[in-house]
Amino acid sequence: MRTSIAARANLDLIEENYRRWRQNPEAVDSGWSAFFEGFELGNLPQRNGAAAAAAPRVGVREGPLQTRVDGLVYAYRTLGHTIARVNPLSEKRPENPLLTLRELGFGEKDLDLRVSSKFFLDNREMALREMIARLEKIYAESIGAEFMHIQNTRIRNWVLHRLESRPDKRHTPRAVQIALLRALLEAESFEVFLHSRYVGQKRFSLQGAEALMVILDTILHKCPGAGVEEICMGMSHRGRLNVLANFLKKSLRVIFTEFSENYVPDLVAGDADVKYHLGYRTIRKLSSGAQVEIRLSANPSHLEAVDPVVEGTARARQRIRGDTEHRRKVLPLLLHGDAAFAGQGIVAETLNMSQLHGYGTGGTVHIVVNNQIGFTTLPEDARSSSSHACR
Ligand SMILES: Cc1ncc(C[n+]2csc(CCOP(=O)(O)OP(=O)(O)O)c2C)c(N)n1
Repeated sequence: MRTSIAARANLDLIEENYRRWRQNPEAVDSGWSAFFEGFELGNLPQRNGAAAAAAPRVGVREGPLQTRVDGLVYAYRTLGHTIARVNPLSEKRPENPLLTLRELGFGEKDLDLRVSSKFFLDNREMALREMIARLEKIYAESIGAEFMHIQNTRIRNWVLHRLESRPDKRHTPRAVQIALLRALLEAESFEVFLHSRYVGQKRFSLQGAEALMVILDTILHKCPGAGVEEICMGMSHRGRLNVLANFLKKSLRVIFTEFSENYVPDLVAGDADVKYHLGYRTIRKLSSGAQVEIRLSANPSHLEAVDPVVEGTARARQRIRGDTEHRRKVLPLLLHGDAAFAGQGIVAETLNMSQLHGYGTGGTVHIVVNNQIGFTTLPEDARSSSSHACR
């Protein structure tokens, strides 16, 4: 029988490692690190919002000021994403009772206290009010990051560092701002044109999620610097024509011809949605002079069925490009719908194969386009995920 290390006999050892971990989380090995993180997490008042609301008011943090300040930092890193403003359709910001001043062991009168934490911004001293504002800005604005469950300390710390070292006011060069605005406008104009030109035709518009084009453009421009020469991508119907037109630069003339009702596609497979099933290949020439090949796989109506096809294509392309060791030259990129991603078992099957010797592709970028509807089904009727907690 395995005996637990968390026993009285090991108290000195545990305390010594805990002391070292609190000074520097990387000073102990990853097993200890995970153990102490679990310990701290378990020490948070309540993990679950509903349980916290129902529980008697025992959640107020007690203990020395420094412990509460460190706990505050930890709580935002762990739970900040649950109150991030990521839902543009919701007027109200989500709330989490675990992230209130009171639950974290503070009162209004404490807000002007000068505090610091060796876990946050190099122990910089600031008013408690400012520390909370900074944590809110990093973890609970329009980007939410759920990452504290990552067991590999090096990876977790990398994410943490990237999030916390974002400058207060990010400076995006004017030329980049204009390029991104152009990407948004092109996406919007494309949909508006289709809507007015092909009235009544079934469309899978990208409207409301045009930011996808900005993300794709940003990924594309990062490719040369990361050694990526080719993108193998797959996606369903939503926004596909827009992606073909504005990302793969397929000729608008051809797209509109295919869209027109007069167009009779291959009669064997042809149906009204055929224009949404076609694949395409292109080479994008960037302003830097670099080139990136992009392949969009053809896909059937069966949502997410294209995922393993893209992984297989990417792996084959890696072999063709002689990149079977690092698998950096070919990037698999999968776009999913929110309902399909949660609902289709093939998503889990594909993820499950990602680390297998015979199937790995060195990592895939997944983007879930969350328009908060799955045909006519609302998220609360379609999935049991923690997005419920955020409504
Ligand atoms: C395997 C499969 N099941 C059901 C359908 C029918 N269907 C077509 S679109 C759709 C909803 C998809 O919702 P979501 O993934 O959120 O994408 P959205 O169209 O909202 O962007 C469904 C269920 C399908 N095409 N394939």
